[in-house]
Amino acid sequence: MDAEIIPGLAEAADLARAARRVVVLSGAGLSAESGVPTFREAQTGLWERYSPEQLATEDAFLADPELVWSWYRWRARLIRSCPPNAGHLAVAAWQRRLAANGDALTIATQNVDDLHERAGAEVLAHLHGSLFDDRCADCGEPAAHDTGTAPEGDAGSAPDLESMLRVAPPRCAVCGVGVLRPGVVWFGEMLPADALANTLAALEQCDLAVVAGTSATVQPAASLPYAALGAGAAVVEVNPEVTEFSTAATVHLRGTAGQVLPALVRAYDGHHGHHRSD
Ligand code: BV8
Ligand code: ZN
Repeated sequence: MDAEIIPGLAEAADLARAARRVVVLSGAGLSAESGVPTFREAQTGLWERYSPEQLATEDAFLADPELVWSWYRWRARLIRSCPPNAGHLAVAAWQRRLAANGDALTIATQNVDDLHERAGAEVLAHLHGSLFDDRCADCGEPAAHDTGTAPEGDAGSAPDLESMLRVAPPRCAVCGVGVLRPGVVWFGEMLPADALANTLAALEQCDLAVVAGTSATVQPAASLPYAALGAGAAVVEVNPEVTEFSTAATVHLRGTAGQVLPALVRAYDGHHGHHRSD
């Protein structure tokens, strides 16, 4: 479907043209077109017998560290083989445009992947952490080496199931006592205080928030768009489905991030006399 005929796009384009302080709140749906399974879809193949909430908890890690560590290694390998998509690239381009005009686009993501950064964007907050930021479960020290690197053999090849299910987390090289854990926020764990506070501050000062690719089901991230509405800003939701947040959105654009976000940047460019150099 040509983005231009998505209902509401003209109104969203007007908002994009006028916005000077934009906040992009992204979820798993933004990375879907890069081949990264959304959280609901991550339970495919060998992981389908586990619910995400089951694996993404400290209890699960304490109960079976090899299983949970392997799940996160598998996701890190997968993401290493996925490129940023047109949605990520559009957000990065829009961020550069606004900065060139002395304005600002701020990104706060629920995604634990690094696709925004690989698209050339600066991310203010990884609200739920990152797959490439392992630390010691005991002393909290960051992992000495990047454990995100794919184990032997190239990232693409499908590992044999059982060996994938049984990789033990390495011992911490700093305290020698604890083992490494993924640098993500598990269910029941607090979000990084600075990430949350910085995101709220940006939302309270923005004139447009764009909520892309989230089902708005996980708290407290799902409540963040209301901070922008509460501050009088417009909120554009980009999602092929209706979500918990859709009725509250100023404009709901029923399309994919890869379709809609480039159209919003084109609208901004059109107004600001930018020719599509990149
Ligand atoms: C906490 C890191 C407590 C790990 C993640 C209030 C009410 C009810 C429950 C709670 C509550 N408050 C807290 C809770 C509990 C819980 C929670 O919200 N549970 C939910 C399930 C009900 N929250 C927590 O536990 C949080 N911590 O509350 O601590 C506390 C308080 C005080 C003191 C101490 C402790 C921590 C939550 C963070 C958990 N970690 N990730 C990992 O990744 O392994 S959450 C993880 O799942 C992701 O980060 C993301 O946040 C979430 C998935 O959601 P989405 O990104 O939205 O993805 P989803 O698959 O759901 O949807 C995809 C969407 O994209 C869909 O709408 C689809 O239509 C759309 N889409 C698809 N394709 C495209 C697209 N859109 C655009 N383009 C496309 N191409
Ligand atoms: Zn340690």
